[in-house]
Amino acid sequence: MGKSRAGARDRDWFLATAYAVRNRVIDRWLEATRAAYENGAKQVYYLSLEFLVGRLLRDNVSNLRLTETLREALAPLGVDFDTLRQAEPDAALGNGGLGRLAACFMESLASLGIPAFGYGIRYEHGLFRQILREGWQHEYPEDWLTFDNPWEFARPEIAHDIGFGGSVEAVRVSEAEVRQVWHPAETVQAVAYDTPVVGWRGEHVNTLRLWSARALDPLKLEAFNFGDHVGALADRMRQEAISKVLYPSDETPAGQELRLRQEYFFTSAALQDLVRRHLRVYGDLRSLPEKVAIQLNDTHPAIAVAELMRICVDLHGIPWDEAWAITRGTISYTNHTLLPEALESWPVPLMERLLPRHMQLIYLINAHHLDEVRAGHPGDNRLLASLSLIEEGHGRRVRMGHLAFVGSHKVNGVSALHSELLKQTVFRDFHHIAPERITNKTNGVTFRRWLHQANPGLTGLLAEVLGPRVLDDAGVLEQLAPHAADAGFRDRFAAVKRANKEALAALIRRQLDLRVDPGAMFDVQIKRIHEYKRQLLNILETVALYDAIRSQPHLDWVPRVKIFAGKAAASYHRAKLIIKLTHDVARVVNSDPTVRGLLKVAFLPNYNVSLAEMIVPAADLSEQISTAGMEASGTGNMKLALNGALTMGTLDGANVEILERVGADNIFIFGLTTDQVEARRRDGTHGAAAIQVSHRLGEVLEAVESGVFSPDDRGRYRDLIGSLRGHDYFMVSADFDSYFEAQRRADARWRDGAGWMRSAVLNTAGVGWFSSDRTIAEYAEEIWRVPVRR
Ligand code: NBG
Repeated sequence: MGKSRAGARDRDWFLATAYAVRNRVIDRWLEATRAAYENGAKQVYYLSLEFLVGRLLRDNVSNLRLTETLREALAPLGVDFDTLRQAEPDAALGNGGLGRLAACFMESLASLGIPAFGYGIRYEHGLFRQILREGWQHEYPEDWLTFDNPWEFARPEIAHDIGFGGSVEAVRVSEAEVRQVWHPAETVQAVAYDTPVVGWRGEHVNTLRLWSARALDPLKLEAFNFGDHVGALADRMRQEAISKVLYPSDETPAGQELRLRQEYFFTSAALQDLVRRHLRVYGDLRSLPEKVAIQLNDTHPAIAVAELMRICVDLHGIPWDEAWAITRGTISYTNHTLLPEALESWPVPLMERLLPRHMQLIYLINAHHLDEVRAGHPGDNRLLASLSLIEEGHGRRVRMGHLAFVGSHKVNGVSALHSELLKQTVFRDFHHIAPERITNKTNGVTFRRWLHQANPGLTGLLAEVLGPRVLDDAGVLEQLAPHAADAGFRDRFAAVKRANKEALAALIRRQLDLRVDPGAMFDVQIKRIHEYKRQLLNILETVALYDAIRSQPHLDWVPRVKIFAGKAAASYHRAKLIIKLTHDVARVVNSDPTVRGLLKVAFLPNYNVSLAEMIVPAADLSEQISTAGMEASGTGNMKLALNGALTMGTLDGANVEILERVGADNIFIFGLTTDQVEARRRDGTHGAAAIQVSHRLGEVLEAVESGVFSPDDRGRYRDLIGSLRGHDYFMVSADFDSYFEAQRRADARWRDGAGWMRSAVLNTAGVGWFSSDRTIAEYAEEIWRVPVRR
C-alpha cells in the first residue's frame, strides 16, 4: 500500500489483505473460464439491474477455506481480522430482496460449478445512506468507490457501443433482402468491470461483469478553450449519468427516462458481449439456445427480447421466425412482484424517441403474437386487448411484463403461492394460452454467507454434531431434528444465540445509546419499509403491549426488544412517516419507568447487508407479517429461520413453505388468507368494522391519532391512522387482533424456555431446503438445462 506499518490504517490492512487473497483467486478464475470454453459448456447469463453484494472479503476468504490461515498470518502483525474486514464498504448495488437474491444466486452458481456471468451496472453510488434525525429519514449519497475496490478488474478494452435515439432506414442489401438499419443519434460506451465470484471451496470461479458508461468524447476542447469549462463537459456528464446512481425505488415505479436508458444500456451491453463470445467459439447464432441461457431478473432487462431480435434480424440477417425461435429458446424471465404499481410499462412516445428500432420490433412481435391469439380465439377482443404488448387508453404504453412473457420459454414466480397467483392474476390470460409457460422456483439464500459466515458459532456447533458434510450439503440439516429433544444440545444452541445477542446488544448500545437486555426476546423486523410489509401493524401492537404492561404492571410480562431496521424510498412519504412513528413510540416506551425495561424499541439506522449479518444470528422472533398475497416470497424469512428464529407470519410468500417444513408447532401463523383479503377488500368499510369489534385496537388508534406519542405535533399521524378507519387496503385493522393474540402465543412459548429452544432448533433443522443451491439446481435442470456439479 506504499505505507509504513506504523502509518497503516484499518483500510490499508483491509486492502493489503484483499490483494493477497485476490492472488489466490485469479489462477482458478482463469482456469474455470478456459475450461468452460474448452468443453463447450452451456453458459448461464443472469441479467439484473441490481446485485446487492455487501462485503466480499469474508465471503472469499471463507469460500477459499483460508479464514484460520489468515488470522494466523495477521496476528503477529498485530492486526485483527474482524476489525480490518469492517473497513470494507458494502457494495450496495441493489434495493432489497431482488438484488440480494441475485447476489445469492451468483454465489450458488459458482458453488455448483455452473459456468455463468452476472451482468449489471457498476453504479458509482449504490443505495443511499440513511441518516435519521429525530426519527426522520434523510438520504445521503453512498460512496463505495471512494477508495480502491480491490475486487474489481477494470477492462477498458472491453467496451460496447450503446445507441440511443436517431432514425431507422431501410437498406437493400441484396435483390431479395431489405434490412432495417438503425442510425442512433447518440452513442455511449459500456465499459466492463469484472469481479470474480468464488464458489464454495474455491473450486469454481465465475464473473460478475458490471458496465460503466463512458462518453466517446470526453471533452469539447473548442468550448473549453473559449473558456466554457462547464459546457465543455456537459455532454460527457449527461452520458455518464447512466451509471452514476442506483434508483432507490423498491417495488415503486421509477418511471423516468434515465431509468429506461439504464435498462437498455446494460441489456444491450450484455447481449453484445455474449453474442460476440458465442460467435467467437461457435461461429453461428443458430446454436444460441443450445449454448446459452439468459435469465431476466424481473422486467428491468425485458428489452432484451427486442434487442436479441434486432441482433439476429438486422445485424445477422436471420429470417424472422428463426430469430424468434432463437430468442425464445434462449431467454426466460422471473417475476418478483404482483403489485400493480411495480409492473413496468413505458410510454410509447418515449420508446419511439429513445429506441425507435426496438419500438418497431415490439410492434412486429406484437402483431405475430396477436395473430396467433386470434387464430386460436377468433373474435375475442377482450382477450386480444388483455394480451397485447401495448396498453391502449390513457396514453399508450409498452407492457414490459408482457414482452418478457412472450419472449421467454419459461416464466417463473418465486414461491409456490406467488406462482399460483401469477396464474390467477397478472398473467391469467397468458396462462390460459400458454399453460406450460409458468413454473415455480421458490427462492433460496446462500448458506455460506447467511450461516457459515454470519454465524460461525452455530456453524461450528452444527459441524461438530452433524459432521463437516453439513457445510457442503444443506440437506444434512434435517438430521438435526432429533437433537431438539436433547437438553444438553439445546443448551449449547442457546449459548450460541446468547453470544450473538450480546454482540447485537453492544451494537445497539453504541449506535443508539440504548441498553437492552440480551436475556429479553429479540423480536426483529428488518426489510424495506413498505405499507404492505406492515411495520405499522408491528408498531401498533407495540403500543398495545405498552398499554397492557402499564395497566397491569405486576403480571409476568415477557421482556421484549422490538428491533427494526430498513430504508424507505426517498419519495415514499407514508413509509417515512412510519419510521418516524417507530421513533416516537420508542422515545416514550424506552423512557417510561413503569415499564421497567420489559419493553424496548430500537430502530437501527442504515440497514444494509452487513447490518443484516449482525442482526439475523441474534434474532429470536422473525416478523414476516405482510398482507397475504402481497409479498412474492421474502428471503429474510429464510435467513432468520435458518439461524433459529421462530417466524411470526401471515400465510404469504414463502412463509407458507416455511410452515410446511418447520411444522405448525414451531411457527406463529395469524391473519387473513389471500382469499379472505380479497373478499374483504370488496367491502369498503371493513377498517371501521374491525375497529368497532376491538376495544384494544380502538384505544391504540386513538392514542396515536390524538398525538400521545407526538406532543410536538399532535396531528402528525391523523391521516395515517385515519386511513385504517376507512378502506385500509393493507388490512392492518382487520389483522390486528389476530396478530396481538399470536404475539401472546409467542410469549407463552417463550416462558417455556425449553419449548422455545426446541422450536428454534427445529427451525434450523427444517429449512435446509431454502438453500439457494437447491433453487439454482432447479433453474439449471428445468429452465436452463445445464448440468450441475454436486
Ligand atoms: C421482491 C419481493 C420479495 C422477493 C424478492 C426476491 C421486488 C420487485 N420483489 O418478496 O418483494 O423475495 O423480490 O424474489 O423487489
